[in-house]
Amino acid sequence: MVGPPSWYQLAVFLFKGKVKMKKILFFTLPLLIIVSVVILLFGVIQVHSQEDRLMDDLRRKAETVAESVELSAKYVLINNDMSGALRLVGKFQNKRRAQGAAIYGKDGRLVAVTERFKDWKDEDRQYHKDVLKKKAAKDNLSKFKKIYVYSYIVPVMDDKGELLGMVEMIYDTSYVFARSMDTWKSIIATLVVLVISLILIAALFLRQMFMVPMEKLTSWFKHFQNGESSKMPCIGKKDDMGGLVSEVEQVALSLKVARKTVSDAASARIDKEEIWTESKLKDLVHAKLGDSSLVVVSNREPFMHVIDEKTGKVKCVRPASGVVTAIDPIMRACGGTWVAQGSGNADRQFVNSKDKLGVPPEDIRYILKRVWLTQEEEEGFYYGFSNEGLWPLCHITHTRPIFRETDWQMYKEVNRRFADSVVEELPAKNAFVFIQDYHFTLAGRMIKEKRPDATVALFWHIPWPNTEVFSICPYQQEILDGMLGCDLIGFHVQYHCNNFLDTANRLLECRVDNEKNSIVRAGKETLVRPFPISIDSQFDSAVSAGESVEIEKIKNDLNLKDKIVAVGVDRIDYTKGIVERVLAVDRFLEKYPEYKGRFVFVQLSAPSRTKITRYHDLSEEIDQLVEKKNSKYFDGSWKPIIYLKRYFTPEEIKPYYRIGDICIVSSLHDGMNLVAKEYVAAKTDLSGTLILSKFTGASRELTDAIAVNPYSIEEFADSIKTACEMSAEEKRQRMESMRRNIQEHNVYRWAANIISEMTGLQKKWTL
Ligand code: ADQ
Repeated sequence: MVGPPSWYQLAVFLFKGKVKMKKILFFTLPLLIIVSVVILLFGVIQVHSQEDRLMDDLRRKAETVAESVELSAKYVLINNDMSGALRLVGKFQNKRRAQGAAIYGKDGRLVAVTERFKDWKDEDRQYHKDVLKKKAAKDNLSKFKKIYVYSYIVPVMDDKGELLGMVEMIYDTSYVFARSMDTWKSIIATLVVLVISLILIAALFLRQMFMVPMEKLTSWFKHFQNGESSKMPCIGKKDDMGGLVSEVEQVALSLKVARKTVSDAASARIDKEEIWTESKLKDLVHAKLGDSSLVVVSNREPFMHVIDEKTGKVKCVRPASGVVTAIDPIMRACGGTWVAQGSGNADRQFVNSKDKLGVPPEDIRYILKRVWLTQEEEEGFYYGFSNEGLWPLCHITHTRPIFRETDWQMYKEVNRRFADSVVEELPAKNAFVFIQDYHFTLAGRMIKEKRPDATVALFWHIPWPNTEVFSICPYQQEILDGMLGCDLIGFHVQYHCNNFLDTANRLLECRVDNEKNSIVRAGKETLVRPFPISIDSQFDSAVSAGESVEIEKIKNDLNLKDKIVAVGVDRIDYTKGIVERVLAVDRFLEKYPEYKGRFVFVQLSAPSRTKITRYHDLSEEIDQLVEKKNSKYFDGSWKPIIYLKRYFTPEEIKPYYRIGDICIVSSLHDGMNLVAKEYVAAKTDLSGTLILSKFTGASRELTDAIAVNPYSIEEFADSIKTACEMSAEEKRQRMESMRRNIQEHNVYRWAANIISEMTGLQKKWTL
């Protein structure tokens, strides 16, 4: 039970802003208005009647005194005794309240007046004339100097009833008004006390009736969700919220039982199915994570809300990003929370008070939590340190990395922001965090500092260079140390793992265990494992009727019928070798002119990181190069390169993969490259040839592709010819083998391997 709070508690409660003044006023304002009006009305009446009473007293007193003075005044006036007159009025000089008397002759002329009213002149006063005329007493209220005076005036007659003069009693009435002021003061004081008391009572009422139960309930739910039963406040059945809590407990119990059943059934199913599917991954998650869920962190968000420049309407788009392509199906299968930067210009319109929303919007499967970065933070963290520093550092493409101290400071700050945001989402027990990529090298350690019990994995989506290359990074120690805060670090291929193990060994104080592929630093072990990433099955489906129509449309619009079509699909990035690709197409047509008019290369290119000069320049360079080569070969109807520079949805990309007799992936360096895998998945008819750069991670798996060195334009041109002339049977065999590989090593298997590795580690922590 919550007892009544002490005054101190109440004050703290009020002044620390727990109860907003506004809320209290909202509840009490009508009451306060009514009470104030009643008290003020009451005050007016009270003061009025008090004034009446005092004036009445004064009148009576003046009447009595005037009558008693009248006789003495009669003799003074009859005898014209001036000194007697002065003696008579002098008697009032020392009275407590300012009062006095004045004697007038029958012509109204002032004969004598009390000293304290010495400036009282025998002016032409109407009430004097009235008394002289009517020979009857009268009173009057008039202003004398700065005070109001009350006077009572009686005619003085001789024994025959002849008028001798007048006697006037004069009283200062200031004390009447002083009394009224005192009364008003006490009424206002009463009102203030009443208002404060009412506000305090309302605050107390609000707290006891609503806030305390709500706080208790919120805390109950929080601990309940985290599974911390010992910390859950006791809410009795008879309590206000008891009914609700009891219902929630029932639902949770049923859910637990259902989960356990699902988990057992899931474990049984995992062993039966050979190919990893979304449902098999779901089963694994149920079996391995149980009540817990995955918290994923990446810079790029899976869904952006942006305002369409043409229509002005908000649309939800999936960014062109390999990380998003890979992680979104995992999250759809596993549920959980994905923490990412909110970068769409309409993103803020779609989040709740905790910056979260359910996604995908049309079929909610997991939670997206958006973290907001200022322009300055985005420039330093994302464009600066991540993409002008680490990206070129890790890709051997001869683009010089730029390291600015200000960018580094921002990078650290943003890592801290994301780490804190992740920690907020972690359950009390069985917390699993899966960090994506080079943007968050420091977040792993930061999370572990706050939650050492959490199992934290980092997946590095890009290559890891050799030690000599990495050692040019001025912040190498901090970066390696931050990464080794994680329990598990994954790369696409063993070669990148080896580079990383070697880098840590040579640049950091640590022990590398080559047997276990792990690094021990300050007593903490980090496993380093290859997990070749892949794709889901969305590109691997039979051509639908709608798609056939779309394919025909594209062929007609781009004049591709009866042509050998090669496709390229990329973000505009210098690592993707788009320039080399165009040069190779040019060389191919130079060397093998019989393909002029018969061969078309279609390149879909999504603008990327355009704020960075290198990317902006590259985009212009490609535009100009394509134009130059097209004008070189243009014969009035045919041009060799169709360059489509915009974002395409996966559904829009798919028909181009289907149309492509050849897909060209010519990255100068690439962690994996998902386009190569998407193309293979889309070739359900087993036609098509993949030309794949030797410098992609994918080339280690897709060994049936035509491997190419994109720097060797001559070799590259020849490989296009080889692809054009490859027999249908050879294409079929190669494609079949590559498709089998991708079906077996799909993204669900990739995720299953990482999750299994993480849960294996987590068991160790809890032993
Ligand atoms: P990325 O460098 O983004 O990924 P990639 O693996 O090729 O490269 O994935 C690109 C994704 O964007 C693909 O799903 C593709 O369909 C899509 N895309 C390409 N062009 C597009 C366009 N014009 N419009 C819309 N979408 C487009 C990083 C690493 C890779 C690694 C992935 C995953 O650089 O090496 O394979 O992460 O780990």
